Amino acid sequence: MHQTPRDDFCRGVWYFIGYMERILIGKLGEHVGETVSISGWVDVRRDQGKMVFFDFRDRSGKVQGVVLPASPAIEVAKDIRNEYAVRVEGVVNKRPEKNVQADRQNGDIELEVTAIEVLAKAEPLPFDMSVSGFNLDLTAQLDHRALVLRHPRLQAIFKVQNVIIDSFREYLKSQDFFEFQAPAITPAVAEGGAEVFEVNYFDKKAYLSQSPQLYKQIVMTAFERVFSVNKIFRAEPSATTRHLTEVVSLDAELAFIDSWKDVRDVSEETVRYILKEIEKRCATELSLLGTKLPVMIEKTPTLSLTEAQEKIFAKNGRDVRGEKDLNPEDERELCAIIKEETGSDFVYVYGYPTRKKPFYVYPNPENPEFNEGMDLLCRGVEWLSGGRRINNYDQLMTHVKEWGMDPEKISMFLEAFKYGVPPEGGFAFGAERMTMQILELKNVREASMFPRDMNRIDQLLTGHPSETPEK
Ligand code: AMO
Repeated sequence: MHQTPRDDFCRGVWYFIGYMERILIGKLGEHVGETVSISGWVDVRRDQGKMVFFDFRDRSGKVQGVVLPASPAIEVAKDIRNEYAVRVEGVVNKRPEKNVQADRQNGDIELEVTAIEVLAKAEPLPFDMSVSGFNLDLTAQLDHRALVLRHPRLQAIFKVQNVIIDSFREYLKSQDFFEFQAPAITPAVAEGGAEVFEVNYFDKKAYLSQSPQLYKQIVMTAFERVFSVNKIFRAEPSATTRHLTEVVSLDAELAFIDSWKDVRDVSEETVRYILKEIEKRCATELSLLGTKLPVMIEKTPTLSLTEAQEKIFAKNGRDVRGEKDLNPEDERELCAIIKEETGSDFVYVYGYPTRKKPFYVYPNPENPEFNEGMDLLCRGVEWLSGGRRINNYDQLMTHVKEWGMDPEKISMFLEAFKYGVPPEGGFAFGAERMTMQILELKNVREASMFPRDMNRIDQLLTGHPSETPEK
């Protein structure tokens, strides 16, 4: 070990700290009896008169440190505040049996601190960041996102989201899907509707991508099975608890399907894999958040829109039969019924009115008024959409005309479909909505690190996250 004493100045006291290899806090249990060096933040400081106790935190976890009255670090320790960034040297001791906290990480050890180097000071915190004392409402949390991200609850949410995105990739790669990067600037509106951000593109008009839909279909015609993890942008004018204007969209598309049911099955297995990975890798986070994963039974129930509406009517007497879509209340009621009947927290709904969905969705050949598009609902909220697409060029062109699309603007997409595109389909879900439903969060903004909505871009706009239930 290289032990060159180095001068550091802190509160007018010169002290010495050796250069030692940094040990991660999560690995300290392997170094009992050794002198080690850790780097991290002061999570908590408890001044007990003659002694000072700390919880130190790094990316791998926390450990308790104690500075004894005779320690050369005692003077420095008295000056240090929460969130100071420090390098600490000390001896890893086993705790006496009576002080062991078996349910805590490093609950059986303690670092007896011999030296502390202040790497960066921190101002007094504007609010209580401790696990038990943290009680900011969502608006205040978003206003202070830069600091609040250090809180274990917030970190747990985004660690789970990481696993969602990683395992989406892992599963599709294991099924021979090819990852591509979709463009964010597009010449046309893929999904239709007015929910689109226009950009001044030099002297032209362009749009922020609403969905990589047309691009994933193009890339599928070359690579057969494709997926992308990309930002999409929706100019949602409604401030609801489940809409953002910037979303991480997990998209997939596959060729040579026999029916829309193949797409449903791939999407179901993708979700099943994601849930299994969360269960495997995020036990600590789930327990910290006090959440149970949604139940996915062996075969997720699948209903047509008409059947779903019939079910709601039969159970609750609310007549939504003939409506063009499920509204949020219908989604909640349908999920509750399915949960009661089957134990499943998921339900697929397929067969929407053709004219109510984008031009590329495949109409049911036996009943072209309805299409072969589908949604997956989980715990009362839609979190995935997809289905079979029109692959025949002439049929596609008929829809382009009927939907009033400008063929010039989607000429690149249309070109691909002139040249032998097999039956195909795909699906997409939003990482934030999925995180929100898996963790039973009340507002999708909790599941977005830097949420954008009609009232907020960081602190640039001054609105507040909506808690208003949707109509
Ligand atoms: P859709 O528009 O239904 O389908 O979007 C797919 C999924 O993306 C998420 N999502 C959103 N999440 C938060 N805020 C929003 N404003 C928002 N908009 C969408 C949801 C939703 O289920 N091209 C089709 C997909 C396909 O057919 O492959 C599409 O974009 O989780």
